[in-house]
Amino acid sequence: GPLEETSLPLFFGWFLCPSFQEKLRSMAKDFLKTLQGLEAFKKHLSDFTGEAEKEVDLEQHFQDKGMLHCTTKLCDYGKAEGSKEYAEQQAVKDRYGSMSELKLSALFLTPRTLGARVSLTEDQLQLWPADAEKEAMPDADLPPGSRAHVTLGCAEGVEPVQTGLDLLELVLLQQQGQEGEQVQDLDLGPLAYYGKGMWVLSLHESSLAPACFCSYYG
Ligand code: 2AM
Repeated sequence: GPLEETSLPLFFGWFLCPSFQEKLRSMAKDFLKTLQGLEAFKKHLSDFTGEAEKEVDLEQHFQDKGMLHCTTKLCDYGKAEGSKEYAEQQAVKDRYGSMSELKLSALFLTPRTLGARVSLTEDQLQLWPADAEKEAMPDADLPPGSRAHVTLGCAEGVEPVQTGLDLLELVLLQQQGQEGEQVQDLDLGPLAYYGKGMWVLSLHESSLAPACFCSYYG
């Protein structure tokens, strides 16, 4: 009936608890401030501006996309392929409303997006759609969960779906054995440059973010 047809959410995911959202936002803000001041970043500034001499304010470059979360499945109210099957999985029903800790292993940014990489546990991977990586990169063979992330900001006109795609590009480079150009050790960990405006700060003490698995209707 009509009720069932409207019962699927915009997406399922883990929603970071409010106090941690604040913590992560300020961590990202500090990262942007530090990065912007580095000579190595200034050297590659044209990745962001298209012009060598132009300044960039990273904090303004990346617009906040609201409540911080790690999407598992975009359902688009049932319009997205496989959304009904996803919602009906036993693991999804069982875990709905439960808390777990998301392990944040890196902060990354590209001229398009700013995000935190999430390393999912075996248990959390049970909620991860089997085709999430293949859907985005059909020719690559990336481990499940490679796309898991929290979007922290997007450049003007960029949709948040891009953050996961940017992350997959980075993971693919790493899978191919590229470690990036090691730039410097920052307080939070080593910073590497992967070309084309792609930067990764690996967190040497990965942050554990308390989060609730549920859904968002919009
Ligand atoms: P995000 O996970 O990077 O934040 C609603 O648009 C939410 O679903 C956003 O959080 C967005 O990006 C995510 N999203 C949008 N399109 C998607 C897609 N095709 N696959 C997976 N997640 C998507």
